Amino acid sequence: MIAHVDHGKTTLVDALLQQAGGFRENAVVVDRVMDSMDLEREKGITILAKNTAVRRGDIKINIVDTPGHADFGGEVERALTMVDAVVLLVDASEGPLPQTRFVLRKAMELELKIILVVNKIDRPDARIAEVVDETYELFMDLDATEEQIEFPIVYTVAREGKATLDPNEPGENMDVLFKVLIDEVPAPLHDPEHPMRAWVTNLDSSPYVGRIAICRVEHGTIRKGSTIAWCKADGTIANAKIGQLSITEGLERVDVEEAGPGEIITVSGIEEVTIGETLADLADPRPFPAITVDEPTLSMTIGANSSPLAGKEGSKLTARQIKDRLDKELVGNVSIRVNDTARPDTWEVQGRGELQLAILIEQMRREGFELTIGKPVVLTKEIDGKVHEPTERITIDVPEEHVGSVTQLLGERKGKMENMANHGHGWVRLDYVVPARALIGFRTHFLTETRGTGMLHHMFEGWIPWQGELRTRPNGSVMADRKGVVTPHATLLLQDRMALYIGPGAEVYEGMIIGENARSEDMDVNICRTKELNNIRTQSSDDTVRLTPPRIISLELALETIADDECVEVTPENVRLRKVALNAGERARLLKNKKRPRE
Ligand SMILES: Nc1nc2c(ncn2[C@@H]2O[C@H](COP(=O)(O)OP(=O)(O)OP(=O)(O)O)[C@@H](O)[C@H]2O)c(=O)[nH]1
Ligand SMILES: [Mg+2]
Repeated sequence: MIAHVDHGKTTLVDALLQQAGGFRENAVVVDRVMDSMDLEREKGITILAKNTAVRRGDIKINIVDTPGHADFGGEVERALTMVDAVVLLVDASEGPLPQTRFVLRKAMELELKIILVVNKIDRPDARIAEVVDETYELFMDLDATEEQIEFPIVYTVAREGKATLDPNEPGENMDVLFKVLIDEVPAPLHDPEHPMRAWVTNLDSSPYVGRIAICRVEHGTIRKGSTIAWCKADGTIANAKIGQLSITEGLERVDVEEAGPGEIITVSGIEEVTIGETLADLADPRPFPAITVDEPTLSMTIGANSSPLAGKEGSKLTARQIKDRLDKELVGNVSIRVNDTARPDTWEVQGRGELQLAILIEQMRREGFELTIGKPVVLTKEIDGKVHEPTERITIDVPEEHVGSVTQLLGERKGKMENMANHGHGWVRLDYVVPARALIGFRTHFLTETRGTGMLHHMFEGWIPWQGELRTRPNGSVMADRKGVVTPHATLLLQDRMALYIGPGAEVYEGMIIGENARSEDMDVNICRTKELNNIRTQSSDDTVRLTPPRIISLELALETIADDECVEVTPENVRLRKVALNAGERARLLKNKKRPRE
């Protein structure tokens, strides 16, 4: 299942599982059952690719559900190595979007059979025929072969479990989709003469058996308890013994004695196995090539919490613990990288995008970590002796009246318009190519300008020569000038001149950012000031009534908001913005040194 984010992949898998009897009788079934991680359920998106399997008659269909968000593209690339065909979902109203292009291109490169599913045909704003045309255009744009372009089309309402071949005749159930899958998807191709080999494409772990390798068997049969050749990432080959062997049926893993070509299996017993390695025939091992995924485009630093409030809320505070956790992440997450920095308690983590790195940080804080996170920066690359920076293709849908302000916003960010289309319904679609760096923090401005109505999707496009300085943040920061507790009195005095991030009772320290200045420069204020009056009780309860609620800063928003000289303090309970240099005098000195060479 591949698609742009939210086009209905996981919901479609629900429907297939349901109708193929994938759920046990009287099992409690939740919506989007494959989104089983806490964070996936909270955010309503898929983060990790996961596999399931359904049976239709005597045919077993292994299904891999993939994430649609561009930041998790590495998961999709890896999932594509496990399948013979893809179902490309396209929302009947939104049509193909940037991530549709990315996943389709990857599937075409692997020459996988493609089935188009136009989903959500029940939407009142569905424009089915146009969306199909746009999809054909996308195929041609990607230089599809004649064979690839003759894809079958199924129309669905995944949420109601209905599929049809004729968009004017609503379907009853998923039968036609099952039929198309069975008719069109080739049975797993394999060579009966080829010695056994299986490709490790994912990892899992269990408290009982330790590390579990998830593999696809390409040729031959793999057996429980047998000794195989373990072809390692470093090129060496060692003997290894298969512990437990299981396959997937519905949502369960079932232990089996052996598994053959096309099966997606889980194997325990090889504690050090990693993604991309091959399990092969002992007598004639033939390793797969390494799994390669696209390069990271963004990096940020993750280090120990160095704020004056460090150590109060978390249980994992040391550099050692952070390094161990990052190393653990590297094993299972093919699209991130971790590098040392000049500081012994800080690492540079590279990934595909802000959301991907924010999810990692979110997981760490839930595990009890306290961290300091640096500003996300795009990764540059030298091409022909010149520094190049990444660009993103961005697709925007906005009501007509906001087109002016959005084009201005993107103009300031050196965006180039590629296309503008009016789909009717009063909405306009804009396609831009923009330096990736200009998009950090863009979403917030964009939503403000479009009164929260605009939709925005972007993904990596290519490299262009460095575009010079970009001014992307019009507002300065407001910092606390001392350690203390925020008072209602000071809040009242300041709230009209700035948007505050915290309210009375919050702990602050010198150099901690407490709000956004209405003006462009930074400012230090005393947010702990108390009133000199004596009748404090009545006064302060009065005050409380007139207080504007603080602007809540989520982790993602914090990462988008901070300037070069700022960072984010993350603890299990709080996300605080701060200056890298906390002391006001030191900051002034740094600013002076920075200005001097240019003047
Ligand atoms: N109207 C309508 N909504 C649908 C249909 N199918 C799915 N949805 C809704 O679309 C939203 C996204 O569905 P998901 O199944 O999570 O989409 P996804 O493609 O798995 O999303 P990611 O994994 O995050 O990329 C949910 O709110 C679904 O209820 C449909 O056929 N019609
Ligand atoms: Mg999903």
